[in-house]
Order: sequence, then C-alpha cells, then structure tokens
Amino acid sequence: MDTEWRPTACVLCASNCGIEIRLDGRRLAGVRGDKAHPSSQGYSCEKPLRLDRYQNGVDRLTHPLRRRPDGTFERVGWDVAIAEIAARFSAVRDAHGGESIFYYGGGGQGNHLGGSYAGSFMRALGARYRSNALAQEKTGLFWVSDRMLGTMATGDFEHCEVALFVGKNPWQSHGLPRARPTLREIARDPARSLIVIDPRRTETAELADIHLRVRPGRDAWLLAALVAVVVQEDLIAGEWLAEHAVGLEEVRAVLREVPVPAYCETAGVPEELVRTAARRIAGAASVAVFEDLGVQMTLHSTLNSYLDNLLWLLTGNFGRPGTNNPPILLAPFITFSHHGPRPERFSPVAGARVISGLVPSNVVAEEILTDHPRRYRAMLVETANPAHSIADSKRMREALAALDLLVVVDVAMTETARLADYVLPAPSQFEKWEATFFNFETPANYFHLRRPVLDPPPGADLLPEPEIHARLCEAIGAVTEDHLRPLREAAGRGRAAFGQAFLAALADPALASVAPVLLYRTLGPTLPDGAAAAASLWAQAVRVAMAHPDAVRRAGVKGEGMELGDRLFDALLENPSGLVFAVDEPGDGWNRLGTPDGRIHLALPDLLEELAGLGAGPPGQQEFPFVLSAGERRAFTANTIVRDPAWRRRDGEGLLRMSPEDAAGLGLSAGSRARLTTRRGSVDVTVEITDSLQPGHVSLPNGLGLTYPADGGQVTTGAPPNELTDSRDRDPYAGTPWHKHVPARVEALA
Ligand SMILES: Nc1nc2c(c(=O)[nH]1)N[C@H]1C(S)=C(S)[C@@H](COP(=O)(O)OP(=O)(O)OC[C@H]3O[C@@H](n4cnc5c(=O)[nH]c(N)nc54)[C@H](O)[C@@H]3O)O[C@H]1N2
Ligand SMILES: Nc1nc2c(c(=O)[nH]1)N[C@H]1C(S)=C(S)[C@@H](COP(=O)(O)OP(=O)(O)OC[C@H]3O[C@@H](n4cnc5c(=O)[nH]c(N)nc54)[C@H](O)[C@@H]3O)O[C@H]1N2
Ligand code: SF4
Ligand SMILES: [Mo]
Repeated sequence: MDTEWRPTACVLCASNCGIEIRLDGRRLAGVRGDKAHPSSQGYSCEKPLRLDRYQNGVDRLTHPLRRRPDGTFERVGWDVAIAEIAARFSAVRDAHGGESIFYYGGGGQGNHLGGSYAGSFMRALGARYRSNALAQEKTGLFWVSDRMLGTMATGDFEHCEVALFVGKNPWQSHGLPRARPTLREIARDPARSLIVIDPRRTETAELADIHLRVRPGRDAWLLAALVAVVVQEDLIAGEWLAEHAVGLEEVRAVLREVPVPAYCETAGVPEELVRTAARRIAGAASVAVFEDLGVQMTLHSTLNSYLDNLLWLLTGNFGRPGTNNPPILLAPFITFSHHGPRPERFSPVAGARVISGLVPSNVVAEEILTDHPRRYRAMLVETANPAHSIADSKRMREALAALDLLVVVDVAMTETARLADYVLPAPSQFEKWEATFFNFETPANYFHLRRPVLDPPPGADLLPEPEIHARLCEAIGAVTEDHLRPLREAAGRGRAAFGQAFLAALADPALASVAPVLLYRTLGPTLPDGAAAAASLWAQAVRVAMAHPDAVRRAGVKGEGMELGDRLFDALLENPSGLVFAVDEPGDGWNRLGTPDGRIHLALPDLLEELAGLGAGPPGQQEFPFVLSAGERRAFTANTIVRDPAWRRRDGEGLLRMSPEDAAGLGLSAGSRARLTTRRGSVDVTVEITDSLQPGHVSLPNGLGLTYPADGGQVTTGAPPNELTDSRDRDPYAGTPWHKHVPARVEALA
C-alpha cells in the first residue's frame, strides 16, 4: 500500500467534497476527507469510501469502438475514429445544416473541465442546440430568477437564522457544504430554526423545528398560502421593498385574494403550522432557502419556484449575510439573458423554450422522432446517460436509434453508449486534470482544480475530453497550424504577451468560437505538470479578475487587471486541495443583480395568472391511485456514476417505499414483491414499509436499473425509473419533468 495521500474530490454529488486517496496498486484503497479543502474541511459522507467501484468498474471503456452493421462493436484506432466522426458530422451539416447537430451533457457531478472544450467543436460545426440535466431540474428556477433578478441566488446556510428546505433532503442529497454537520448545528441552536417542506418525513425533516408535510404535488397551494400569510398579516419588508423592488402592488393584489384556510386544506397542512412558519420566516434576521427536485419536478414546478422566490424576497432576504446571494461563478456555465438584448429562443421542432442555452431534456426525443425538416439528425453525448436519465427511456432509445449519427464520450459502457455509432473512451476523473463548476458559495467562494491521482490503465487507449475536442476541431479544419503558430510563439514569450495575442485572435469570430481549443493547444503545453486541460480556466480567471477585482484580492490574490487574472489562474494550479478565489463584503450581491434598473422585479404576469388559477383546485381523481416519486436520493445512489451494484452497502436493489396503510390495503408486507405500473410501463420491485411516507405516495430511488456484467452475462439491478415516466408530463414554461409526480398503480406479485 502506498503511504501517500493524494488530494482530489469526490465526484458523486454536486458538493464535490475534498478527499484524499491512498492507492494500493491501481486500487483506490483508502479514502478520507481532505481537511485542507476550503469548503468541505475534512467532511465527507459514506458514499466515496468505495469510489474504487467507479474507478475500476469492469465495464470501463478501454478503446475507441465503432458499431458494425450487425450491431456489435469493433475496436478502432483514434486516428480512424476522429477522421470518421469528423467526416460524418460534416456530412450531416452539409446536408441538413449545423443546427441539426445536437449536444447533450458536458459534465456529471464532478467533471466540467472537458465539457468546456466541447463548445468549440459544436460551434465550428454550426450547431446551435444543446442540453443537459440542468434542463430536467433547474431551468424553471433559472427562468424565474432571471426575470426577477437577472441572475440567480443561493442560500448562505452557514450564517442564516432560519434555513428553509423546499422539496430538498440535504441529509442525503447534500448540495451545501458539510451538509450534515451544518443541519445539526442549525437544529441544535435554539436561536435558529430549520423548516422543511416535504411530503416524506425525511432525515432532514426529522431534525426540523417545523415540518410542513405537504401532500405530494400540492406545493403550489402551500407556498401560495405561506406567501399570502406574509402579505395578509402585513409581514412584508415594506421599506426595503419600496427601495429595492418594483411590482409589489400587482403581487399584493393577487395574494390578498388567496383563501389561506382553503389552500392549507388542499395542501394537507394545518393552517396554524403554516402561519407559524410564515411568521418565523418573516420575523427572522436572515433566511436562507434551498428549493430542489421535490418542487422542481412536480405539478406547477415553475410556479413553485416563483412562489419560493417571492417568499424570501417579500421578507427581504436577499443580498445580506445569511440570506440568498448571487455567487460569483468562476466558469459561467449558467447564463441569464432575459434582460439583455437577445430575444427568447425556442427549440426548432417542439417550440420549447430554451433557458440558459438549454433545450428541455423532455423534448429531445420529440425533436428527433419526426419528419420535420429541422429535426436533430446527429448527436454528441458526453458524460451523460440520457437513455437512462431522461423521461420515457423507451422513447429515448427509439430516438437515439433514429439518428444518422450518435457519438458517446464516457468512461463506461452505459445504456446510451450501447446505442452509439462510436464510443470514445476517456480517462476516469482520477486519471486526469478535472474540476467542477458547481461553485455557489457566498460570501467566500472556492474552486478546486484537481490533479490526476493515478495513470490510465496500462494497455488502454484513452484520450481526455479536451484532446478529443481539439482533434475533432483540427479534423474539420476549424483549427489549423496557421491559427496556432502566433499564439504558440506568444505563449513562449510569457503570459503578458500571450494575453495580448489571444485578445487579438478573438477579434476573428471564427477563432473566437474555438477559443477554448486554441488555449488548450497553445497555452496548455506551457502549463506545469501536464495541466494543459486547465488552459480554458485561464480565460475564466482573467474574466473573473476583471469583473470582481476586489473580491479576488480579498481572497489573497494580488495584482491588477490581466495580471490579477494570471495570478488567480496560477493560484488555482498551485492549490491541489482547492482555493478560495473570491470573498464578498456584505451587500456585494446587489452589484450582481442583472436587471437593467437595478431593481428586483416582483411581478411576473404569466405566473401571477397561474397563481390566481389555483382557486380551481388540484387536478381531479386520476385513473391511477398512487403518486410515485421516481428518483429519490438515498444513502447509496449517485445518478449513474457508479455502475457496479456491489457499491451499495445497503438497499442494493432500491426498494419501493410505501406507507403501512397502503401496504396493508394491498396485502403487502416488508420484502414482498410488487408490480408498479404507470401509463408508460411496468417494473417489478421489492417493497419497504415505512411510516415516513404518506398514504397514497410511493417512492423509488434514482440511478438504479443499470446493467452490469456479472456471472458471464449482463445483470440489471433494481428498477430504472424512466421506464415509468412520460416525457409529456412536464412544466408548460420550462419543459422540466414531473418525475416526483408520476401517476401509478401497485399490485402484489405472488
Ligand atoms: N445520495 C445522493 N445524493 C445526490 C444525488 C444522488 O443521486 N444520490 N444526486 C444529486 C443530484 S443530481 C441532485 S439534482 C440532487 C437532488 O437533491 P434532492 O432534490 O434533495 O433529492 P430528491 O430525493 O430527488 O428529492 C428531494 C425530496 O423531494 C421530496 N418530494 C417528493 N415529492 C414532493 C412534492 O410533491 N413536494 C415536495 N415539497 N417535496 C417532494 C422527496 O420526498 C425528497 O425527500 O441530489 C444530488 N445529491
Ligand atoms: N426519473 C428520474 N430521472 C431523473 C432524475 C430523477 O430524480 N428521476 N434526476 C435527474 C437529474 S437531477 C440528473 S442530474 C440526471 C443525471 O443524469 P445524467 O445527466 O445523464 O448523468 P449521470 O447519470 O450522472 O451520468 C454521468 C455519466 O458520466 C460518465 N462519466 C463519469 N466520469 C466521466 C468522465 O470523466 N468523462 C466522461 N466522458 N464521462 C464520465 C458516467 O459513466 C455516466 O455515464 O438524471 C435525471 N433523471
Ligand atoms: S457524495 Fe457528495 S456529500 Fe458525499 S462525500 Fe461525495 S461530494 Fe461529499
Ligand atoms: Mo441533478
């Protein structure tokens, strides 16, 4: 066993805790929290202990693969793969236009560096449409926040007096630094309060001071009642709103009419408890809020996000420590444009709203399975598993099979890779330079550029994503030696000369569109320890230093202008456990408001109309008696990042949770087998009985139902949730899926 502990990060959820790894040969034999990591500070949960199952999975890809006419795969060399893929994408572009080429993915929970280069190849082809999992969850919130704030805001849970979690179970799903200790600290402190809105009595709800145990799918009524109490009892931050917001009267007019008792009844929550929660929120010095999939993937999802934002805005919880603040993103992978010069965009076939540059995942199949002349004909999928993760897997498989060309870049043979024409193997996240772009903390934000922990497997023929994208750009002639030479020469003369030459190159739009690959090929080779993949971050470091020089200097980086950016970039390279790169002063969040008048816009007419329409009541009796939440985060789920089922120390097959009342009614006992049926399909499951669920609500974990080699064949463990979901069940504004609200039926199996 190696005695050295090597710093890296856990890649199993968006928290990306710093960890240290000790190797035994090629095995990740020891894993522990990294105390030097600025955000997690030594914390980690139970999941990364067996990260070796990701690193050394038996279905890891070792060579580029090409599909034969009979459907099997054959190995090809990189030169052949790159040349053929470039030629086939070019042929699709020549015949149908670049817009018919679609990109999906670009980063899972820990690897966004590779995706930062993919745009170069796509733009060079003239592609305009792309998507990823954010368009299955966050785009409704982005759209609302864009219109209200011209940006987004995240909760400061370290400093808040009241923490509010809406459809979010951070005990299991994390998403805030050191989630479990942070939750315990809030719960233990009599001066602070933890409020949870969830139909389940989750681990987080168990700790809460107030648990609003809403009926599944009835959040819109509950949130409307909460905000209405704030307005009707005159608990709003009146002076603050007069100074900072517009549209209060329109909002007040609608909220005055909300019948609080009736809406609480619809939501299934006692009115007094709702009033108590509203008063606690309005009376607190600071409230931090995190809404997540429980409200973003259920009925009225975009309205839920709007009401949620109204709750903390009407009570003045923005732009101060302990409230909700716009973070400085080192890599701006979320974009806001509503208040800018560009009109809204819509997808070419389904006409679905494109938010933050993303087509809703739920319409991707619709955009392919049609004879519409503008349909997507070719697709590049990178570090995502859409055949498993997008609603209605059956239809998604059909859509992927209907493409003229499907290319998948992954580390493992996934459900999506099996359908591809070419499968391109990348080194694992521990075998290359990597980074996550999920950096949302305020007031101190951090970034972690990770070094490789070990080499790729001997004998394997892998290429990191930046190299793949650079070679593809070169193969179609978008990047040539003539483009690179002047930049390379400038890089040889130092960073200042390089900066000048790079800015000059950007004046040519064709070069600007492939800028990341130019950086990789020219600045990249000058970086220490083979860190070429980090080159795209140089441009981001310079951008952040120009836009937020004081915040960067408060983080301890010295200098002015481009030099400050250079030093920030060097600091990223020199801190293998991560670096605080920006520190805010109280009130800095206001400078990042993106509305042209510098005000918060409270009134969104379309959503106020939907709010007024809630009076008609919830949808009537369904043909199916149960609400299925398809995709609960549990102790041993991590999307589809770890494919080996032996990774799970418990709940190995992913039990269907249901209430004792429902189990008794169906004649089921713990461990019984049952058939779960929806409009789109059936799966067989094993039942767990728990009073943490309400009658009428059943819950299945996410990330199961993967097929993995075992016993000389392929074995599928657990139920794949998207065999049950329907892509038409989606939000009318953002197209986000209602995975938490799938009408279902359960029957006992003999
Ligand atoms: N362990 C683990 N952690 C993860 C992941 C993982 O796979 N495993 N995935 C990561 C990813 S990609 C994400 S996006 C996050 C998601 O993190 P979360 O959103 O916290 O995860 P979920 O468990 O999907 O949903 C949260 C809660 O919504 C509740 N819910 C269901 N229906 C409703 C409803 O109608 N109303 C309300 N208010 N709540 C409802 C569920 O009971 C559940 O407790 O987790 C991240 N962290
Ligand atoms: N029914 C239902 N469906 C859901 C959800 C739900 O709650 N219910 N949740 C949704 C949410 S919130 C999310 S975020 C999505 C997640 O779904 P996807 O976005 O499709 O992502 P993952 O399942 O995380 O797949 C990540 C892929 O990256 C690969 N990978 C790992 N490391 C590397 C690497 O270094 N390079 C490359 N190229 N590939 C790598 C893994 O092998 C895996 O195939 O699922 C969504 N789907
Ligand atoms: S799964 Fe998430 S919370 Fe747990 S160690 Fe990994 S990054 Fe941290
Ligand atoms: Mo997610």
